[in-house]
Amino acid sequence: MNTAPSMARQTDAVVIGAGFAGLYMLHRLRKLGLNTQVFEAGDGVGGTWYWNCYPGARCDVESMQYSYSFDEQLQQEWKWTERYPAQAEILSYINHVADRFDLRRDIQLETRVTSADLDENTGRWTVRTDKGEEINCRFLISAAGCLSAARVPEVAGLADFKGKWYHTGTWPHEKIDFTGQRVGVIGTGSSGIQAIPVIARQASELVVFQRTPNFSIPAWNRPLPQEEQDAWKANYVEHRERARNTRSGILYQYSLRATADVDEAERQAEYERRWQRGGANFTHAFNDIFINRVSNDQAAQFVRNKISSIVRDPKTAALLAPSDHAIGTKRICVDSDYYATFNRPNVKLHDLRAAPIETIVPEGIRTASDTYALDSIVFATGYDAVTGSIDRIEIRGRAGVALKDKWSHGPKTYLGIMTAGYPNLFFITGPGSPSVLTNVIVAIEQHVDWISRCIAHMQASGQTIAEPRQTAEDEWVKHVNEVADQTLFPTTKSWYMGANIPGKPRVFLPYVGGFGNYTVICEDVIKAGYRGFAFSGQPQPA
Ligand code: NA7
Repeated sequence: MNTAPSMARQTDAVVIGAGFAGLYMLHRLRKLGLNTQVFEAGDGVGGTWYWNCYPGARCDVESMQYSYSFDEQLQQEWKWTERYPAQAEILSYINHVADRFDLRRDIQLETRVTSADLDENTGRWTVRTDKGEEINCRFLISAAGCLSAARVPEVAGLADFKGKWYHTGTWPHEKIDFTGQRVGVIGTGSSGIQAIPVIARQASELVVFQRTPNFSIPAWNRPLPQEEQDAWKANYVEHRERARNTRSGILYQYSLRATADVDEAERQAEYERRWQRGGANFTHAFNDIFINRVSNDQAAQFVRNKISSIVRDPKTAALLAPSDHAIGTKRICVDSDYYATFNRPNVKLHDLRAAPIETIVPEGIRTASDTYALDSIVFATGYDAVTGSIDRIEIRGRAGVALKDKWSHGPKTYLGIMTAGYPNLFFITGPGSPSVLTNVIVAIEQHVDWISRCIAHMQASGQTIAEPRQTAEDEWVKHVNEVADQTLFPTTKSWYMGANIPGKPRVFLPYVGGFGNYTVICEDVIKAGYRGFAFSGQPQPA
């Protein structure tokens, strides 16, 4: 462990990442009078929305809700053009925010944080970057994102492929045109399901390599008329407040009825109404879909029926219909023309369960049954979710213990905000918080506000070090697991469970107790004098 900070530049706070979380954190830290340095690996701000510029990339939360609420003028003035915002529009919005609040002067782009070491004597962190810099700070805040460690699976032969290959999560910023090409897409999660219809319209041939079919609900995306936006904006503050009290931080229609409360005809009518409305609202048709397997399967069967009514080839339709997991326990997808794309003559579905990829060859992909000649391969194979972006930084806390080692059996945090043994290290939407189960901007704002209040409390009381107590952390971890075990989520091998990464511990990563409930818990902790946290002060000067 190298903790010598003598040559390091001094600052009050370092924020890792300049996406939605990092930008708002910087804004709040400035208001607290803290000198802050943000490091961002990309050559622009935007985080997830900077990297994910693949064809068809779009948010699955509606535009009017997927934006910051912290500034009334900002939310009144910004105009969205579509029901669901496309990646480019979200990126313009984030850039607008960076300029509007003069954030860029404290953001260093193209710089990846590689390590952070705690000096127990001073309670300060020494942060190092891939540019060889060292910076010493009081507060270290990870805004590194839940879905930012993109994962290309180890497939033999990739280095020999003669064509071009891409990952949806690290897509190049120049325009990629697949016109006339033979393209293979591996992966049918949200990213694949969004990219496939767009690539199919360009490519001469498209082969979709599917390991697990996913449930997808149509977005019915459309232009967003001015009147609709104005009507929403007339009550923006109230809408936001109501959203914060919901299970996912999104104004869906959360049903109060259980599936068995209504007869079959009414059930089907409700599913149909939600299918026609579009979006992830579908999974809230009844209040027991996430906890009762029978109820879940009825909702799932509705979607399977839809798939077979859309996809003309019965064999392809059957392959596209998920039957191995409960609907919603892998993140539900929201699409534009996904299933209908398989009616196109230039699109073929390859079932990797029947015939896995054996190797990539210079000309394409060889599976156990076929060899496909391809000009380009798109990996839509997901992320080392929630913990991946934190794990790739060497973080050493008390006694030089690496965070990776502390978390080797799964992440352990108190409220998903801090972890014992790592004082003054905060996570925005960290493991054990609602994070990926919410409208993540709502979750980000709540965490940033909470962290800011915690730091303000320290400033007011002359304390300089905050750390969760081990007992509080143990209780929280237990609670996170107990709540997850009451749902169907742990029954599925998903990235929520770490199951997509070989060797990653199988632990349910987010907090599924509901965003509204979670915020009440966080407020109660503050009201009880930051219950579960220990504060200390007067460290030696750095
Ligand atoms: P996801 O949801 O993790 O989807 C990844 C897809 O890639 C999924 O279908 C995987 O199949 C498939 N995959 C992963 N590894 C392989 C290998 N080795 N071979 C074949 N297929 C593979 O990532 P996305 O980027 O689509 O979405 C992530 C989130 O971003 C999304 O939920 C939104 O929140 C935004 P599997 O299911 O593991 O069998």
